[in-house]
Amino acid sequence: VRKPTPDDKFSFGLWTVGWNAQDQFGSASRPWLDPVESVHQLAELGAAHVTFHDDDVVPFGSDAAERDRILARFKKALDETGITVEMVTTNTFSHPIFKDGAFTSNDRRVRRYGLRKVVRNVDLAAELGASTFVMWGGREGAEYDSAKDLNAAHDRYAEGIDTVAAYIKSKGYDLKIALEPKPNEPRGDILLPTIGHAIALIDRLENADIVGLNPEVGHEQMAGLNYTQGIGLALWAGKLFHIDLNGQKSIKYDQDLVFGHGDLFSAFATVDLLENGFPSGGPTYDGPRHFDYKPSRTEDFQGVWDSASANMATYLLLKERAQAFRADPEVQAAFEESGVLDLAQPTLAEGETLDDLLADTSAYEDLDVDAVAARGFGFVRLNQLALEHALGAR
Ligand code: GLT
Ligand code: MN
Ligand code: MN
Ligand code: MN
Repeated sequence: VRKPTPDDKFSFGLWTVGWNAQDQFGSASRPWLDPVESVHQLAELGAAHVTFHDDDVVPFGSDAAERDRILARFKKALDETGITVEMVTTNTFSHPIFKDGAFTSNDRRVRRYGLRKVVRNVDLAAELGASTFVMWGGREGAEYDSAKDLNAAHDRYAEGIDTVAAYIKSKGYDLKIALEPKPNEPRGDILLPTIGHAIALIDRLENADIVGLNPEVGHEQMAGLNYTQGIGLALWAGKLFHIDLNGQKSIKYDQDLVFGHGDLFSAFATVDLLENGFPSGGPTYDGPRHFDYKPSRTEDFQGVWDSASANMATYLLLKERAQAFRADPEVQAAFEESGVLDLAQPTLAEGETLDDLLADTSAYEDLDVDAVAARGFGFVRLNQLALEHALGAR
């Protein structure tokens, strides 16, 4: 695999490579990494950007002078490496104050504190030139149905997001908010569990124009859903603002594996969509290829950097395979035969009304339904062509 370059737009959360590998059952197997070291290492490996939570760079509770000192040192690392910050997010889930959520905590003092913490970080995001502000509401939810007034919770969630969005607009920042859905973990059930749920809430916001999504591969797959289909909906709705790529093996705890180390064939479909777009055109994603994974607890620092490289190598391999897939004349013929390209044709002809359709006897009364039903779509053959391209056999 060729070495990645900044043109590949690869991006990593500082909480990914930096993670100390502590889990529910065991203590840390590595120390937290200095963000400055991560920036240098990632630049070395060919990444273009980093992303971070406020607390990843400036420890929770640091005073103003300490914050300035840490940020100056961090900016120096950015300058030295050419790495840029494309996305910033806020940690509203680690400190116990957020144990019942931030924007939707039952305790109003927490909601007001959470809003302040987020807004403070919006200023930092703008200062560093980030274009996306992610909101992962991992603690917004409950373990018990009786614990939350769900009507009020959605009101407060919308209020919080709209307040931040209005602030961004009032400041004239060139920044968009991207909500990150997740079905569960750390809460028993998290609000806005899937892409579809999040879109439903976004549609009701006053500032919906600058609010979209940051869907994560594993989070949709934890709910048994198809990630590619989910980002397809987000693209169609004009809401795919950012992506979190990683790997997950079926419905279980959030694994945050290297991209492609979970459902590899699904990852192929995802890269095919991101790189080649929909078969008949439509909205495309040209933002950063952002990895949100965790180097496994078994790994030492060599393993951390090997896993960072593995994300990029896997993506580049799948990109190459997906391009070959689309360029193959046999595949194009199979697309035709399967009707994949016919789906772009509107069901009613231009200018045709429903009354015209009702009057069209060839569409209903005279249609030989058994003959139409007899058609084979050839999807299995098409899928096998995809698989053979994915495996590099063509
Ligand atoms: C946390 C979570 C991720 C989110 C991050 C953004 S934080 O690591 O597991 O999926 O993307 O807040
Ligand atoms: Mn995850
Ligand atoms: Mn994520
Ligand atoms: Mn994560």
